[in-house]
Amino acid sequence: KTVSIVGVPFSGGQPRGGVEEGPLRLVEFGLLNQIQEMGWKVDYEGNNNISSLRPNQDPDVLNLKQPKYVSNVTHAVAKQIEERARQNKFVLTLGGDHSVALATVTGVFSVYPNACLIWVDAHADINTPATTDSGNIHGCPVSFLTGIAGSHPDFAWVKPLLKTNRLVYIGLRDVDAAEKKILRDYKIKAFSMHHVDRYGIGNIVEMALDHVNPKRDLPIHLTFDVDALDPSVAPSTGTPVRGGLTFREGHYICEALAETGLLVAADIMEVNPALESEMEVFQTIQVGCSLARCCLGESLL
Ligand code: DIR
Ligand code: MN
Ligand code: MN
Ligand code: MN
Repeated sequence: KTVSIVGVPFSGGQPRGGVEEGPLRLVEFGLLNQIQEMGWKVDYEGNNNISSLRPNQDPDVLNLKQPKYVSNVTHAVAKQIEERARQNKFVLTLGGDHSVALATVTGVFSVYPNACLIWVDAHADINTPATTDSGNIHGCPVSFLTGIAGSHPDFAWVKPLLKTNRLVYIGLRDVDAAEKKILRDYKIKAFSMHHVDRYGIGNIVEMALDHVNPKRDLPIHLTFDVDALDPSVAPSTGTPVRGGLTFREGHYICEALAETGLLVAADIMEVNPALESEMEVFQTIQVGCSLARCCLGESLL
């Protein structure tokens, strides 16, 4: 078993600097060794040519900020991820802001068209160019991946590979009004923190899988925005929201998905080591590493 670790030091999908340092900090913390000690063969190449993909001119297009930069980077990374997945490697992507999911989902679903996607986040990231208030593309990837966004000149390469019935959210608690309407109109399954409180995380993961993977026979891609965790657990992230997943609830999701034996890819996104104190950065990096290890089966006895 081989895991390919793809670091994407990119912050262009949102305004706060520092999230581009997330991947290197996770690796410096010892993530590669930790995963090797679990018995995995590890491939790792840093992504160092991202800044060369920044265009000289990048005005807003249809409300989106830095559309060409985001498009160039995510398109290039999508090809890299597709290649790794095609070699039958587990793809572990370290972000970077969540616009990078344009790359991970495109890469993974190009190889596994029948896969399902578990999106763990405080936010739904399903704004369209027409509905986004912020213009930050990290709040929009799901609308492009599902085709709900409609056409945008800079993102014509993003194919609607993700069917809305193969997507499920866990952890939502800060969803824009227009996003709520999209979730309702397209009948997209979403478990908010309210549902986690009501049913407990064990039931939530079962219910999520019953929806997107009823026979437990389809490949699974997990994309985990660390702001799904409570800010007391993962403080160093760009858009923290109170009332999130506990340390155990976050890890439980990763463990339970690893236990299915169907997980083919995982993303650990929005770790921003430039935010909050040194202690809080340490805590957030440590959590990012342990979530990644759990996705690779650390908890299995
Ligand atoms: C908000 C916040 N819905 C937006 N989204 C965030 O900018 O579209 N996503 N923070 O991670
Ligand atoms: Mn997100
Ligand atoms: Mn988020
Ligand atoms: Mn975010």
